[in-house]
Formats: sequence, structure tokens, C-alpha cells
Amino acid sequence: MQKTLSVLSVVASLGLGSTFADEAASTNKAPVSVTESTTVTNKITLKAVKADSEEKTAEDGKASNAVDGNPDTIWHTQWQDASPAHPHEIIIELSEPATIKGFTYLPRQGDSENGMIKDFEFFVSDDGKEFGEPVKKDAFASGKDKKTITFEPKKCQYVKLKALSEINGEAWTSAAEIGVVFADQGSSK
Ligand SMILES: [Ca+2]
Repeated sequence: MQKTLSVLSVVASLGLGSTFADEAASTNKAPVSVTESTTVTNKITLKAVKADSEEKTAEDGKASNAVDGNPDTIWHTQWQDASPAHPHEIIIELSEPATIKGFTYLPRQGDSENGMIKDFEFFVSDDGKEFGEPVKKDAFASGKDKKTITFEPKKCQYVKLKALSEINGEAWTSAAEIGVVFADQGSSK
């Protein structure tokens, strides 16, 4: 505020500041406010509502780590005491129904490859219970970069990623981040 006032006083001293000064006085605000004209858009958020397996003891591998926006946290199926076999799946709820045209999968970062998904199926649903046939069945390319998979646009409120295999043939599934690609707004991440 002090800086603004000093600028105004300089402008006023040049004989050019009366308009700005009057406006500022009449609204009791700074004369320029860019943020007030910014359009506010609704942001759809993702929530992990179910996973068939989570490792919560030996590490923090809870399913919600796949949608927390942090590439350093992962969903990992159980590996201590038992390693349940494939398929593994995670169900994610959108905060409101939306038309999506794809999804993204960011594998775990760092050195370990444990749980990195190879073959997968992807499903959409209105109610989180009936998923029907997969909208996509494929295999992820190797590597740790974010994978973007696209399909014909579908309106839904729930998605399910089912992992059928792991890149090294192990029993686990892991994911650093899973997102959706909106038909009209781009990626959720
Ligand atoms: Ca994460």
C-alpha cells in the first residue's frame, strides 16, 4: 500500500493523477484490481473410493495417494506378509459427473519398478457399481513418464483402472498418480 501511494503521489505531482486518485477515493480500493475480473471455474476433484488391496503397514501405500497430486506418494498393493495376485483395481470418483476422453497414469518415481502396471483395462460408470465392458484395454509403454490413454468421450462419475499384469511379472500394482482427461478442459492434473 505504501508503494501504491507513493506511485500515486508521483503521478499526481505530474498533474496526471486526478482520475486515478478520484476513483481510488470513491471506491475505497486500489485503482487497479485484475483479480476481480478473473472468471471462477468449478474444479472437479478426484477421490479414491475403493481399491482391492493396499499396503498400509510396511509403507504408506494407501489408495488415496494415487489422486493426491503428489508424484512422490503412491498407491501400492499389499506386499508385506502377503502379495495378492492380479487383477488389482482402483475406483475413483469424480466430484461431479463429467465427460472424459481419457486418463493418465504416472508410475512410481525413483529407482524401484515394483508394481508398475503393464496390461490394464479401464472402465467408466455412473454409479460406481456397474462398470460394464472396458472402454479401453491396452498395455502401458515402458518408462516412468506419465502415460496418457485416450478413448471415445464418455460421461461418467466413476472410473476404474484394473491392472492385469506388472512389467516384471510380479504380483503388485502401484501408481504415483492417476488422473482423467476431460473432453473439454484438458487434463485434471
Ligand atoms: Ca501421489
